[in-house]
Amino acid sequence: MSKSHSVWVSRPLFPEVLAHLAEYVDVRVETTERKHTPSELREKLADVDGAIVALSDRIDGDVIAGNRRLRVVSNLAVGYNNFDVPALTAAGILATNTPDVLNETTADYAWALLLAAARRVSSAERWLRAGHWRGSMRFDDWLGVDVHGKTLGILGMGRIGQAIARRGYGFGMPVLYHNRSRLPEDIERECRATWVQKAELLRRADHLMLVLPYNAQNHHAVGAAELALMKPTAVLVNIARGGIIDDAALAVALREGRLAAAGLDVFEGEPVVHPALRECENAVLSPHIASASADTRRAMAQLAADNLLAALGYGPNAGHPPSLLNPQVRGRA
Ligand code: 8YV
Repeated sequence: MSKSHSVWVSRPLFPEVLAHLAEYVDVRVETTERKHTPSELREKLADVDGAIVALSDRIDGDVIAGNRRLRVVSNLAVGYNNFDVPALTAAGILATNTPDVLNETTADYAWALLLAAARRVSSAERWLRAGHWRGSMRFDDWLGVDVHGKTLGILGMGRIGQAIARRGYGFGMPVLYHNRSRLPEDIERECRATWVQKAELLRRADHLMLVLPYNAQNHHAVGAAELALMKPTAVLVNIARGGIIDDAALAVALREGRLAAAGLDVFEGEPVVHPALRECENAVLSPHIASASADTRRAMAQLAADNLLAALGYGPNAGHPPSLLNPQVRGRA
């Protein structure tokens, strides 16, 4: 039987989440994973009440212009730099994201990148697989830099930054952070983290993690000038967004040994990765998978579905999407 609301899901999703959605609404789901053009998005959104979309789907004023039906767009991500929230708000369309459920998994991955880059795990494995491990190895081969006991720097101290900081205790690492606003004292204490100015963070951190949201102010927050302040023995990790680092400048610093290594999960212009970065043996590169554990991706999909259903008036949170970005919108009646 046809339902009163229709929704569009812009990529394949866990079958159990789709089945849950289908209990309440008609679901149209794309069967392949790909980026949609603005005109495709306009067309897909024209005759649905809600949509679950992902980071590569840019939902801006242009895409929703003249759309009188759409009530909610639910992002499959905590970051929502693919949404023009003011435009959605002006159009009376609810916007939601997936915070919190990915904090710990993403923090784990930031540490995986730090450890892998500092201890040269990826290049050692490439060397081994290529069959180069034949005779005995020199005692001073494959030297990395230590992680334990060093000073950890965190730029951007939201919920994921705090989860990263808490793990620092286990590694015996003092934690410095910079954030636009200082954390309340009790959270600083819990994270054992000390606020410092950005330049001081760059100078003092033995290793630096970037956990900033991407916006116009944070574009190239780490470029040539910032890299020049960092220690040549430092490892730089980015699990936040491409565009926060100037990738061309980073490749030069890595190549010239002005930085020991980098662990990067996100890139300017991804899925295309700057060719000079791909050439850097001292960079560990991964395809934006920091949140990709089975449990967490399921939880993100479930939360995106719950947000969508709640916005359309279904389920236990009917009328109150759990993670609403523009509460000032009451939604279209
Ligand atoms: C992506 C992320 O959602 O939540 C975010 O902001 O960047 C990731 O969790 C995920 O990689 C799917 O694109």
